[in-house]
Amino acid sequence: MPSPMWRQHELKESYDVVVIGGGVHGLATAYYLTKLGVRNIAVLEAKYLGFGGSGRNTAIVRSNYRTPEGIAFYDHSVKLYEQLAAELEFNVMFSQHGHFTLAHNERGVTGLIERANNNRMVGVNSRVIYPAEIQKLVPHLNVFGHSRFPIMAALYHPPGGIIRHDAVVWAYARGADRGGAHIHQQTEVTAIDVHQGKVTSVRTNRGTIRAGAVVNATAGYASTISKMAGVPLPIESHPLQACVTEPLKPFLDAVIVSSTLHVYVSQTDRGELVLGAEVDDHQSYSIKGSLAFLEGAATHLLELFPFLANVKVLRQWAGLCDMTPDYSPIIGEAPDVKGFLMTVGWGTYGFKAGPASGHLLAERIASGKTPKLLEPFGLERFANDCLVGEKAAASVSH
Ligand code: PYC
Repeated sequence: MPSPMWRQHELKESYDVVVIGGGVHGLATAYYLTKLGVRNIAVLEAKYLGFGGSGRNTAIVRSNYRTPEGIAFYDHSVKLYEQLAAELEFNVMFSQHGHFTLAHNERGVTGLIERANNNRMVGVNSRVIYPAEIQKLVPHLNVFGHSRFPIMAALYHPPGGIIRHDAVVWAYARGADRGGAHIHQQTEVTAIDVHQGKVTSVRTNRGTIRAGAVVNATAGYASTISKMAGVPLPIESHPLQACVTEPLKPFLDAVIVSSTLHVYVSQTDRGELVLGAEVDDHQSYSIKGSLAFLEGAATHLLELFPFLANVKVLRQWAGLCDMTPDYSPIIGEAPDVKGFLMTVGWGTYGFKAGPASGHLLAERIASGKTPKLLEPFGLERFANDCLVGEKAAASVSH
Protein backbone atom coordinates (compact mmCIF):
# COMPACT_ATOMS: atom_id res chain seq x y z
CA MET A 1 0.00 0.00 0.00
CA PRO A 2 1.64 3.33 -1.01
CA SER A 3 1.98 5.80 1.84
CA PRO A 4 -0.14 8.96 1.56
CA MET A 5 1.51 12.10 0.24
CA TRP A 6 0.56 13.95 3.41
CA ARG A 7 -1.03 12.93 6.69
CA GLN A 8 -4.23 13.97 8.41
CA HIS A 9 -4.10 15.53 11.86
CA GLU A 10 -6.40 16.78 14.56
CA LEU A 11 -6.48 20.57 14.60
CA LYS A 12 -4.16 21.71 17.41
CA GLU A 13 -5.14 24.57 19.72
CA SER A 14 -2.06 26.55 18.80
CA TYR A 15 0.42 26.87 15.93
CA ASP A 16 3.38 29.19 15.49
CA VAL A 17 2.34 29.93 11.91
CA VAL A 18 -1.11 29.44 10.37
CA VAL A 19 -1.08 29.60 6.58
CA ILE A 20 -4.47 30.18 4.96
CA GLY A 21 -4.67 28.68 1.47
CA GLY A 22 -3.60 25.22 0.27
CA GLY A 23 -2.24 26.22 -3.12
CA VAL A 24 1.31 26.59 -4.34
CA HIS A 25 1.89 29.82 -2.37
CA GLY A 26 0.68 28.49 0.97
CA LEU A 27 2.33 25.10 0.63
CA ALA A 28 5.63 26.53 -0.61
CA THR A 29 5.66 28.96 2.34
CA ALA A 30 5.06 26.07 4.73
CA TYR A 31 7.70 23.90 3.05
CA TYR A 32 10.42 26.58 3.13
CA LEU A 33 9.51 27.46 6.74
CA THR A 34 10.13 23.84 7.74
CA LYS A 35 13.52 24.03 6.02
CA LEU A 36 14.33 27.04 8.19
CA GLY A 37 13.47 25.06 11.31
CA VAL A 38 9.93 26.41 11.90
CA ARG A 39 7.86 23.25 12.29
CA ASN A 40 4.72 24.11 14.26
CA ILE A 41 2.78 25.15 11.17
CA ALA A 42 -0.78 24.61 9.96
CA VAL A 43 -1.89 25.01 6.35
CA LEU A 44 -5.66 25.55 6.18
CA GLU A 45 -7.51 24.89 2.95
CA ALA A 46 -11.27 25.47 2.69
CA LYS A 47 -11.72 22.83 -0.03
CA TYR A 48 -8.91 20.51 -1.24
CA LEU A 49 -5.27 21.23 -2.08
CA GLY A 50 -5.01 22.96 -5.44
CA PHE A 51 -8.74 23.73 -5.66
CA GLY A 52 -8.03 27.41 -6.40
CA GLY A 53 -5.66 29.12 -8.81
CA SER A 54 -2.98 26.42 -8.47
CA GLY A 55 -5.22 23.88 -10.18
CA ARG A 56 -6.79 26.31 -12.66
CA ASN A 57 -3.89 28.06 -14.34
CA THR A 58 -2.28 27.28 -17.67
CA ALA A 59 0.98 26.14 -16.04
CA ILE A 60 3.23 28.71 -17.72
CA VAL A 61 6.55 29.53 -16.05
CA ARG A 62 8.62 32.51 -17.20
CA SER A 63 10.46 35.59 -15.97
CA ASN A 64 10.31 37.94 -18.98
CA TYR A 65 8.53 40.72 -17.09
CA ARG A 66 8.77 44.49 -17.56
CA THR A 67 10.19 46.04 -14.41
CA PRO A 68 13.62 45.26 -12.90
CA GLU A 69 11.83 44.41 -9.62
CA GLY A 70 9.39 42.01 -11.30
CA ILE A 71 12.00 40.40 -13.56
CA ALA A 72 14.37 39.67 -10.65
CA PHE A 73 11.55 38.27 -8.54
CA TYR A 74 10.17 35.92 -11.22
CA ASP A 75 13.70 34.91 -12.20
CA HIS A 76 14.21 33.69 -8.63
CA SER A 77 11.07 31.60 -9.09
CA VAL A 78 12.22 30.10 -12.40
CA LYS A 79 15.51 29.12 -10.76
CA LEU A 80 13.69 27.44 -7.86
CA TYR A 81 11.40 25.66 -10.35
CA GLU A 82 14.49 24.36 -12.18
CA GLN A 83 15.64 22.61 -8.99
CA LEU A 84 12.22 21.56 -7.75
CA ALA A 85 12.06 17.97 -9.05
CA ALA A 86 15.43 17.16 -7.50
CA GLU A 87 14.75 19.07 -4.30
CA LEU A 88 11.31 17.56 -3.65
CA GLU A 89 12.04 14.17 -5.28
CA PHE A 90 8.96 14.43 -7.44
CA ASN A 91 8.75 14.71 -11.22
CA VAL A 92 7.08 18.06 -11.78
CA MET A 93 7.60 17.71 -15.57
CA PHE A 94 9.15 21.14 -16.10
CA SER A 95 9.66 21.59 -19.82
CA GLN A 96 11.72 24.70 -20.69
CA HIS A 97 11.23 24.83 -24.42
CA GLY A 98 10.91 28.57 -24.72
CA HIS A 99 8.24 31.24 -24.45
CA PHE A 100 7.36 33.44 -27.43
CA THR A 101 5.39 36.68 -27.04
CA LEU A 102 4.24 37.78 -30.49
CA ALA A 103 3.84 41.36 -31.70
CA HIS A 104 1.54 42.21 -34.59
CA ASN A 105 2.08 45.97 -34.82
CA GLU A 106 4.83 48.60 -34.40
CA ARG A 107 3.75 49.52 -30.89
CA GLY A 108 3.85 45.88 -29.87
CA VAL A 109 7.39 45.52 -31.25
CA THR A 110 8.53 48.58 -29.28
CA GLY A 111 7.09 47.04 -26.11
CA LEU A 112 8.95 43.79 -26.74
CA ILE A 113 12.24 45.62 -27.32
CA GLU A 114 11.81 47.45 -24.02
CA ARG A 115 11.08 44.18 -22.22
CA ALA A 116 14.05 42.42 -23.85
CA ASN A 117 16.38 45.26 -22.77
CA ASN A 118 15.06 45.21 -19.21
CA ASN A 119 15.29 41.41 -19.07
CA ARG A 120 18.89 41.44 -20.21
CA MET A 121 19.80 44.18 -17.73
CA VAL A 122 18.72 41.85 -14.93
CA GLY A 123 20.49 38.87 -16.54
CA VAL A 124 17.37 37.14 -17.88
CA ASN A 125 17.65 35.44 -21.25
CA SER A 126 15.26 37.23 -23.65
CA ARG A 127 15.68 38.72 -27.09
CA VAL A 128 13.52 40.05 -29.89
CA ILE A 129 13.47 37.87 -32.98
CA TYR A 130 11.89 38.42 -36.37
CA PRO A 131 9.71 36.33 -38.73
CA ALA A 132 12.35 34.09 -40.36
CA GLU A 133 13.77 33.01 -37.00
CA ILE A 134 10.32 32.68 -35.44
CA GLN A 135 9.30 30.33 -38.25
CA LYS A 136 12.45 28.27 -37.81
CA LEU A 137 11.87 27.86 -34.08
CA VAL A 138 8.09 27.29 -34.31
CA PRO A 139 7.59 25.61 -37.69
CA HIS A 140 3.79 25.19 -37.44
CA LEU A 141 3.04 28.80 -36.55
CA ASN A 142 1.30 30.83 -39.26
CA VAL A 143 4.12 33.36 -39.74
CA PHE A 144 4.07 33.89 -43.50
CA GLY A 145 0.57 32.70 -44.49
CA HIS A 146 -2.48 34.94 -44.86
CA SER A 147 -3.41 36.59 -41.55
CA ARG A 148 -5.45 39.56 -40.35
CA PHE A 149 -2.73 40.10 -37.74
CA PRO A 150 0.64 39.36 -39.36
CA ILE A 151 3.42 38.46 -36.94
CA MET A 152 6.11 41.16 -36.95
CA ALA A 153 8.37 40.02 -34.11
CA ALA A 154 8.52 37.94 -30.95
CA LEU A 155 10.10 38.24 -27.54
CA TYR A 156 11.93 34.91 -27.34
CA HIS A 157 12.56 33.76 -23.77
CA PRO A 158 14.33 30.37 -23.87
CA PRO A 159 13.99 29.50 -20.12
CA GLY A 160 10.20 29.83 -20.25
CA GLY A 161 7.99 26.79 -20.47
CA ILE A 162 5.30 24.73 -18.83
CA ILE A 163 5.14 22.51 -15.79
CA ARG A 164 2.66 20.01 -14.34
CA HIS A 165 0.84 22.28 -11.90
CA ASP A 166 -0.84 19.53 -9.83
CA ALA A 167 2.53 17.87 -9.34
CA VAL A 168 3.97 21.12 -8.00
CA VAL A 169 1.17 21.37 -5.43
CA TRP A 170 1.47 17.73 -4.35
CA ALA A 171 5.26 17.88 -4.18
CA TYR A 172 5.26 20.97 -1.95
CA ALA A 173 2.51 19.42 0.20
CA ARG A 174 4.56 16.27 0.69
CA GLY A 175 7.67 18.32 1.43
CA ALA A 176 5.82 20.45 4.00
CA ASP A 177 4.31 17.34 5.59
CA ARG A 178 7.71 15.64 5.81
CA GLY A 179 9.07 18.77 7.47
CA GLY A 180 6.37 18.55 10.16
CA ALA A 181 3.69 20.98 8.92
CA HIS A 182 0.06 19.95 9.45
CA ILE A 183 -2.11 20.17 6.34
CA HIS A 184 -5.82 20.61 7.05
CA GLN A 185 -8.18 20.35 4.09
CA GLN A 186 -11.91 21.14 4.39
CA THR A 187 -10.97 23.75 7.00
CA GLU A 188 -12.52 27.10 6.29
CA VAL A 189 -11.48 30.29 8.01
CA THR A 190 -14.46 32.22 9.36
CA ALA A 191 -12.75 34.99 11.36
CA ILE A 192 -9.35 36.32 12.40
CA ASP A 193 -8.87 37.84 15.84
CA VAL A 194 -6.60 40.84 16.32
CA HIS A 195 -5.79 42.27 19.76
CA GLN A 196 -3.94 45.55 20.27
CA GLY A 197 -2.66 45.58 16.71
CA LYS A 198 -1.42 41.98 16.75
CA VAL A 199 -3.02 38.89 15.26
CA THR A 200 -3.91 36.37 17.96
CA SER A 201 -6.07 33.58 16.57
CA VAL A 202 -7.89 32.17 13.57
CA ARG A 203 -11.42 30.84 13.82
CA THR A 204 -12.43 27.99 11.52
CA ASN A 205 -15.35 25.64 10.92
CA ARG A 206 -13.37 23.10 13.00
CA GLY A 207 -12.50 25.32 15.94
CA THR A 208 -10.29 28.23 16.99
CA ILE A 209 -6.49 28.15 16.70
CA ARG A 210 -4.11 30.48 18.53
CA ALA A 211 -1.50 31.71 16.09
CA GLY A 212 1.87 33.43 16.39
CA ALA A 213 1.64 34.54 12.79
CA VAL A 214 -1.03 34.22 10.12
CA VAL A 215 -0.29 34.15 6.39
CA ASN A 216 -2.98 35.01 3.87
CA ALA A 217 -1.98 32.90 0.84
CA THR A 218 -5.34 32.84 -0.88
CA ALA A 219 -6.40 33.83 -4.37
CA GLY A 220 -9.88 34.92 -5.30
CA TYR A 221 -10.71 35.54 -1.65
CA ALA A 222 -7.59 37.44 -0.64
CA SER A 223 -9.50 40.63 0.15
CA THR A 224 -12.19 38.71 2.09
CA ILE A 225 -9.58 37.05 4.31
CA SER A 226 -7.57 40.25 4.80
CA LYS A 227 -10.71 42.16 5.74
CA MET A 228 -11.23 39.64 8.58
CA ALA A 229 -7.95 40.95 10.05
CA GLY A 230 -9.00 44.57 9.44
CA VAL A 231 -6.65 45.00 6.47
CA PRO A 232 -8.43 46.37 3.38
CA LEU A 233 -6.70 45.56 0.09
CA PRO A 234 -6.80 47.43 -3.24
CA ILE A 235 -7.90 44.34 -5.16
CA GLU A 236 -10.52 43.49 -7.77
CA SER A 237 -11.30 39.82 -8.39
CA HIS A 238 -11.89 38.72 -11.98
CA PRO A 239 -12.36 35.26 -13.48
CA LEU A 240 -9.77 34.03 -15.98
CA GLN A 241 -10.91 31.26 -18.29
CA ALA A 242 -9.01 28.50 -20.03
CA CYS A 243 -9.73 25.29 -21.94
CA VAL A 244 -8.08 22.13 -23.14
CA THR A 245 -8.46 20.30 -26.46
CA GLU A 246 -8.42 16.65 -27.37
CA PRO A 247 -4.88 15.18 -27.53
CA LEU A 248 -2.95 15.74 -30.77
CA LYS A 249 0.36 14.41 -32.01
CA PRO A 250 3.17 16.57 -30.60
CA PHE A 251 3.75 19.61 -32.83
CA LEU A 252 4.31 22.47 -30.39
CA ASP A 253 6.99 22.43 -27.73
CA ALA A 254 7.02 26.19 -27.03
CA VAL A 255 4.56 28.49 -25.29
CA ILE A 256 3.05 30.95 -27.77
CA VAL A 257 1.36 34.11 -26.53
CA SER A 258 -0.10 37.08 -28.34
CA SER A 259 -1.12 40.14 -26.40
CA THR A 260 -2.87 41.67 -29.40
CA LEU A 261 -5.01 38.57 -29.84
CA HIS A 262 -5.21 37.90 -26.08
CA VAL A 263 -4.46 34.22 -26.50
CA TYR A 264 -1.78 31.86 -25.22
CA VAL A 265 -1.31 28.22 -26.11
CA SER A 266 0.96 25.32 -25.23
CA GLN A 267 0.85 21.56 -25.75
CA THR A 268 1.04 19.23 -22.76
CA ASP A 269 3.02 16.00 -22.64
CA ARG A 270 -0.32 14.20 -23.18
CA GLY A 271 -0.78 16.10 -26.46
CA GLU A 272 -3.64 18.34 -25.36
CA LEU A 273 -3.52 22.01 -26.23
CA VAL A 274 -4.07 24.28 -23.26
CA LEU A 275 -5.28 27.73 -24.20
CA GLY A 276 -6.40 30.79 -22.39
CA ALA A 277 -7.45 34.36 -22.99
CA GLU A 278 -7.82 37.63 -21.16
CA VAL A 279 -9.53 38.01 -17.79
CA ASP A 280 -13.31 38.46 -17.88
CA ASP A 281 -14.09 42.16 -18.05
CA HIS A 282 -16.32 42.18 -14.95
CA GLN A 283 -15.57 41.43 -11.32
CA SER A 284 -17.02 38.12 -10.22
CA TYR A 285 -16.38 34.97 -8.18
CA SER A 286 -17.68 32.70 -10.93
CA ILE A 287 -15.52 29.72 -11.87
CA LYS A 288 -17.71 28.66 -14.78
CA GLY A 289 -16.63 28.67 -18.41
CA SER A 290 -18.57 30.64 -21.04
CA LEU A 291 -19.32 30.18 -24.74
CA ALA A 292 -18.13 33.74 -25.42
CA PHE A 293 -14.68 32.81 -24.11
CA LEU A 294 -14.54 29.68 -26.29
CA GLU A 295 -15.54 31.59 -29.41
CA GLY A 296 -12.95 34.29 -28.80
CA ALA A 297 -10.09 31.97 -27.84
CA ALA A 298 -10.77 29.63 -30.77
CA THR A 299 -10.97 32.49 -33.28
CA HIS A 300 -7.68 33.91 -32.06
CA LEU A 301 -5.96 30.55 -31.94
CA LEU A 302 -6.89 29.94 -35.59
CA GLU A 303 -5.13 33.15 -36.61
CA LEU A 304 -1.94 31.56 -35.31
CA PHE A 305 -2.55 27.90 -36.21
CA PRO A 306 -5.25 27.72 -38.92
CA PHE A 307 -4.87 23.93 -39.32
CA LEU A 308 -6.42 23.43 -35.86
CA ALA A 309 -9.88 24.32 -37.22
CA ASN A 310 -11.53 20.97 -36.50
CA VAL A 311 -9.94 20.18 -33.17
CA LYS A 312 -12.39 19.41 -30.38
CA VAL A 313 -12.39 21.14 -27.00
CA LEU A 314 -12.57 18.65 -24.13
CA ARG A 315 -13.21 20.89 -21.17
CA GLN A 316 -13.07 24.46 -19.95
CA TRP A 317 -12.86 26.15 -16.57
CA ALA A 318 -12.12 29.43 -14.82
CA GLY A 319 -9.98 30.55 -11.93
CA LEU A 320 -10.09 33.74 -9.88
CA CYS A 321 -7.49 36.46 -10.24
CA ASP A 322 -7.00 39.16 -7.62
CA MET A 323 -5.85 42.21 -9.57
CA THR A 324 -3.96 45.06 -7.89
CA PRO A 325 -3.75 48.56 -9.40
CA ASP A 326 -0.18 47.98 -10.68
CA TYR A 327 -0.57 44.27 -11.54
CA SER A 328 2.14 43.34 -9.05
CA PRO A 329 1.55 41.28 -5.90
CA ILE A 330 1.32 42.32 -2.27
CA ILE A 331 3.81 40.36 -0.16
CA GLY A 332 4.89 40.97 3.41
CA GLU A 333 3.46 41.98 6.76
CA ALA A 334 0.43 44.25 6.96
CA PRO A 335 1.73 47.67 8.11
CA ASP A 336 -0.88 48.00 10.90
CA VAL A 337 -1.42 44.40 12.05
CA LYS A 338 1.63 42.68 13.48
CA GLY A 339 1.89 39.00 12.62
CA PHE A 340 -0.51 39.21 9.68
CA LEU A 341 1.39 38.46 6.48
CA MET A 342 0.22 38.23 2.91
CA THR A 343 1.17 36.76 -0.42
CA VAL A 344 -1.79 37.96 -2.45
CA GLY A 345 -2.89 40.08 -5.40
CA TRP A 346 -1.11 37.91 -7.93
CA GLY A 347 -3.55 38.71 -10.72
CA THR A 348 -2.78 36.33 -13.56
CA TYR A 349 0.84 35.79 -12.49
CA GLY A 350 0.41 33.69 -9.39
CA PHE A 351 1.34 30.14 -10.25
CA LYS A 352 4.74 30.91 -11.72
CA ALA A 353 5.62 32.97 -8.61
CA GLY A 354 4.78 30.32 -5.99
CA PRO A 355 8.30 29.06 -5.25
CA ALA A 356 9.81 32.57 -4.98
CA SER A 357 7.02 33.97 -2.83
CA GLY A 358 7.06 30.91 -0.55
CA HIS A 359 10.84 30.95 -0.25
CA LEU A 360 11.14 34.68 0.46
CA LEU A 361 8.11 34.95 2.73
CA ALA A 362 9.39 32.01 4.80
CA GLU A 363 12.68 33.87 5.18
CA ARG A 364 10.76 37.02 6.18
CA ILE A 365 8.79 35.13 8.84
CA ALA A 366 11.74 33.17 10.21
CA SER A 367 14.20 36.08 10.33
CA GLY A 368 11.86 39.04 10.85
CA LYS A 369 13.75 40.82 8.06
CA THR A 370 12.40 41.60 4.60
CA PRO A 371 14.56 40.04 1.85
CA LYS A 372 15.68 42.51 -0.81
CA LEU A 373 13.62 40.88 -3.55
CA LEU A 374 10.45 41.43 -1.49
CA GLU A 375 11.06 45.08 -0.62
CA PRO A 376 9.24 46.55 -3.64
CA PHE A 377 6.04 44.53 -3.03
CA GLY A 378 4.75 45.71 0.36
CA LEU A 379 1.18 46.96 0.78
CA GLU A 380 2.51 50.38 1.79
CA ARG A 381 3.68 51.04 -1.79
CA PHE A 382 0.16 52.15 -2.74
CA ALA A 383 0.15 54.85 -0.04
CA ASN A 384 3.75 55.81 -0.84
CA ASP A 385 3.14 56.01 -4.59
CA CYS A 386 5.88 53.47 -5.38
CA LEU A 387 4.03 51.26 -7.83
CA VAL A 388 5.69 48.37 -9.71
CA GLY A 389 3.88 48.54 -13.06
CA GLU A 390 3.60 45.10 -14.59
CA LYS A 391 0.69 46.01 -16.85
CA ALA A 392 1.15 44.45 -20.30
CA ALA A 393 3.70 41.89 -19.17
CA ALA A 394 1.38 39.10 -20.32
CA SER A 395 -1.09 38.14 -23.00
CA VAL A 396 -4.03 38.84 -20.78
CA SER A 397 -5.86 42.10 -21.29
CA HIS A 398 -3.81 44.39 -19.15
O1 PYC B 1 1.58 35.52 -17.10
O2 PYC B 1 2.21 33.92 -18.41
C1 PYC B 1 1.34 34.56 -17.82
C2 PYC B 1 -0.06 34.14 -17.90
C3 PYC B 1 -0.57 33.16 -18.68
C4 PYC B 1 -1.92 33.14 -18.41
C5 PYC B 1 -2.20 34.09 -17.52
N1 PYC B 1 -1.04 34.70 -17.20
